[in-house]
Amino acid sequence: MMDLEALKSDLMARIDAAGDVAALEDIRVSALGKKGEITAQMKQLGGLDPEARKAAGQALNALKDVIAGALDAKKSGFADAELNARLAAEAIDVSQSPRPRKVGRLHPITQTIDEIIDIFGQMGFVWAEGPEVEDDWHNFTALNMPTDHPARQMQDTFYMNGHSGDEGSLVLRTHTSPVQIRTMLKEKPPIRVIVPGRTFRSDSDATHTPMFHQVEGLVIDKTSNMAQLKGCLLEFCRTFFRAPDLTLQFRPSYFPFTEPSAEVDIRCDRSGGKLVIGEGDDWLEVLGSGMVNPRVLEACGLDPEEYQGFAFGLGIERLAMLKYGIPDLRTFFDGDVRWLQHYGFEPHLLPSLVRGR
Ligand code: 2NM
Repeated sequence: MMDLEALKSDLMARIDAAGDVAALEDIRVSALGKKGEITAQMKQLGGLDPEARKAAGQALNALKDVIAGALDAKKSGFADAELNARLAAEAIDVSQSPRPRKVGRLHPITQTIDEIIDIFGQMGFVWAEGPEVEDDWHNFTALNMPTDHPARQMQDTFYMNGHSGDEGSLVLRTHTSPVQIRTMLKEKPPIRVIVPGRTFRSDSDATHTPMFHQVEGLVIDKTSNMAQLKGCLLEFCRTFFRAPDLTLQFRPSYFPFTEPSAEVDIRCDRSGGKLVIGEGDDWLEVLGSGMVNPRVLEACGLDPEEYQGFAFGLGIERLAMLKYGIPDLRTFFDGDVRWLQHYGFEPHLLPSLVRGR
């Protein structure tokens, strides 16, 4: 029988000196494995007489336990150290802003367009875009406004250099509707598009700027109808103004491109000296809408006996002013960084219904 105390202090010293988990495993195998030193001693017990065998067996078992315990303790020490090192290396200071504030702000127009697209996107509309310089046909004629139509004078059109209002003129688009025309010419129904963009009219005072933004929507299918239009706009207004009980009122109106046409008012309260949207017994006009005029469908090569559709349009500046309490239209286009600092939005707060706005 070898000197167990010497074996123990040798093994303990090696465990103490082990630098990693692999070194510990080597020691375990060399002591407790099939051909290990302690295992070899165990095998020799059979050759001892009963008294000595009992004493040596107890001593070997005790040694085995001590060594196994020391190996385990050292191993879990390595695991703790490794975890602590990882935690230190991967530590994140959650008190820090995810982006520096100096990055700038999103313009309220950008934010409002994003919100509107997001809401109609949830309803299955897809984003469409088109040119800001249009030809007369897409901007007017196809929308049931022929050259001599009085509605053309209402629009205060900007004509491009050398153009004067004849058929074939180039204009700055007076609304985003020509994009819907291009969509109907290009795609087969069912169509569901939402079209944000810049529009231009030669008009400038406290409530009009020569460039402003519109969003228009168009749905074409075989049975599209006014009830769907109203449901769609109700869903939009309730979500956009965060007013779940808001109600709508359709007022008969006229647009050359829709028949019938309706202006849409939302319920509001002006009694307390300030405007509250979605409650009270007053009305606020926010949208124009209607069933697409069969003449417009025809101009786009769609058979009005087979297809019908609804459309709507709104002014983005007006909606942004109402939702975010911005009192003066013209400040949108001053390019004043202090205004943007105040009314702008942080880029990482982009709205999304998908992400739970
Ligand atoms: C509005 C109001 C009512 C409209 C119509 C069309 C088209 F191309 F389908 F004919 N696009 N947008 C429309 C209808 C726009 O804005 C106040």
